[in-house]
Order: sequence, then structure tokens, then C-alpha cells
Amino acid sequence: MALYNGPLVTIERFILEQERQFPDATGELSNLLYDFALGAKIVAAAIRRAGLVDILGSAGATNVQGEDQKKLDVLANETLKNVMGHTGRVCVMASEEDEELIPVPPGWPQGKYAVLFDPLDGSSNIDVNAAVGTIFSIYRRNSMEGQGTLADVLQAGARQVAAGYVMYGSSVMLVYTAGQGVHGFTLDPTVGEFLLSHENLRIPEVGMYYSVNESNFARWNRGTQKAVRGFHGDLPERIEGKNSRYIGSLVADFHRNLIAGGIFMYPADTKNVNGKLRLTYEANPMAFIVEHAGGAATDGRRRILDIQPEALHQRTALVIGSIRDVEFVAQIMAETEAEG
Ligand code: AHM
Ligand code: MG
Repeated sequence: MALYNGPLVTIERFILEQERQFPDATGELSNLLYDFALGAKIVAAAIRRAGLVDILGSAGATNVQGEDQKKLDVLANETLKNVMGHTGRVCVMASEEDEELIPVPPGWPQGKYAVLFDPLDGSSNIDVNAAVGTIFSIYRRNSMEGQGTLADVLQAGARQVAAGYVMYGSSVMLVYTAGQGVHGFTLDPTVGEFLLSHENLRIPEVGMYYSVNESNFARWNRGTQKAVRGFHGDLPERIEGKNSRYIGSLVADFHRNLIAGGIFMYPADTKNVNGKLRLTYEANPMAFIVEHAGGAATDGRRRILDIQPEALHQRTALVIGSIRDVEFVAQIMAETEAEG
């Protein structure tokens, strides 16, 4: 095994050190972030065995091993609910996998945070062994006491106190911000620890890549089509052409653009008239992260973080990434709309 060649900073030590800057901090938010890190390790371990688990599952028709054969997105969801719900730090949860709010299990104390998550985003990629992710978003509760309410999770994204994602890729990375920079940790599977590997990530102002599902081209409005043609290199006076990269896994597409610079778009189209991605547990946490890394996120008209959510599973168009590229798309969309 290669030796580490720098100071070893575990996610625990890093979060603690950040928290020391705030004398009033109770440590609850730090603990919530470790809770997500623990959940991520459990999910990562399951994903690593995914192919094997599928083989065991299909071979064992008479062998009722219900839990082992659960689909990974269900497993990820149950894992996060279990990890987050039994800590006393949370008053309510919401997940892409649950239609309704998820209360804290009976008998467990109510905490001051509301958490939302997409337990396994891009899960169709599991079957082909491509990267998937977990996305999370944390708010301080609005309600005063007792069980958390819908209003606790339907806060505008700008009110998030922390957000992050875990990418299960060629290595497992956890990236988060609690408002003091965006930091990335890589899981060392030999010791089971997330170690600081990317401190204070900044997204380049102009990116190398654009990421969009171009099979939807004919269903986009003219503004979106024109912006993407700009990325093809058809508007050299406005923007340089870019390289195309699209995995179809938001976390992986976003992560690449965060590191290398780029823009990800899931615009509205005639089939997905409000876009495809969900505002509260997909767009908002990513928007919070990108802004803290110097980037931007819009639905084409509005800053994502300013949108007041009205429903838990509300969809939104999303244009997110390097600031000048996002501005370019927003301008082209506005100009085209004004032309009528
Ligand atoms: P999911 O939440 O059902 O996994 O869907 C979200 C995923 C994102 O990860 C990805 O950006 C997008 O759907 C890809 O959609 P498409 O296959 O239409 O390009
Ligand atoms: Mg999702």
C-alpha cells in the first residue's frame, strides 16, 4: 500500500477544526455531517458488492434473503433514514424515495435540523457499473418544537446550513459545504475513513465541458438550442466551443465540472415541462455547493437558491456550473425569449 505523503486530516478532525471558529456552535451540525459520512460508507460498501449481490439474488430464487436482495436505492434510502433518524439531531426528513415526509421514529428525541436527501441518484447507472451518488441538504428547522413539518423542508435553498454529495466513482468522495468553502474527502477503504483530499474547491470561471442530454434537442425551446449551439462553437463571438461530457448521473457530471470547470444543464423540454430534476434534494444542494465554490445555478430565469419550494418533489430546470458559462446560457435564454 502506498504511504500517505502529507498531513492526515480525517473528515472528523476537519469538521471539528472548522467548528472551533464558531464559539457558540453546539457540535450538532458537525455530528450530522459525520452521520452522512457514516451512511455513505455503508452505501459505498453495498455498491461495491452490487454485481455480486445481484448474482446471489437471482441465483437464490428459493433462498429468501430479503434484505440482501433489496434494490440498492431502497437499501440506500433505508440506510440513511436509519442513520439520520436515531440521533436526536433531526426533526424531520425527506427523501426522493418517499412520497411523504419522514418523521423521526417514535421514542427518539427531536433535533433542530431538517434533512433532505436523494439516497442514490442516477441509480440506473448501477446496472452498467457507472458512477452514482447521494445528495443531501440540511436546514435549521422553522417550527419551534415537536415533530418537524413540511415548512421545515420547504425552505428556499439559500437558507441551507449545509449541503453535500457523495460520489461512488472510481473512488468514493464526499464533498460538502457548511458555508465555509467547499471541501472534498476521499474514502480510504483500507481504513474506512474519509480523508481530506480537496480543500477549498473553486470551480473555474469558464469551463472546458458542457453536459446535457442532447437527445432532447428537438424538445427544447429556441433559447436552449441556441445556447447549446454556442457550446458547439457556433457563436464564436460570444463563447468558445466546449467539449461534451454526459454521464447521466447528476453527481458525477457535476463533480467533473466542479473540478475541471464546466456547465451541466437539464433544461425544461416539451416532455419535462418543468425540467426533470427535483428542486429540494437535487438542484438546491448542488446550487448551494456551486455558489460556495464560486459558480452559479439558475433555472434560466431565477437563481435556484431564491426559489421558494411549494412541494416536496417539485421539479425545476437546472443550469449549473462555471459562472461565466451559466451567465451565457441565462443571457441567451433571456434574449431569445424577448425576441418572442
Ligand atoms: P433519478 O433521481 O431518478 O436517478 O434521476 C436523476 C438523474 C440525474 O442523476 C441525471 O442528471 C438525470 O437523471 C439524467 O436524466 P436523463 O437520463 O434523462 O438524461
Ligand atoms: Mg435523483
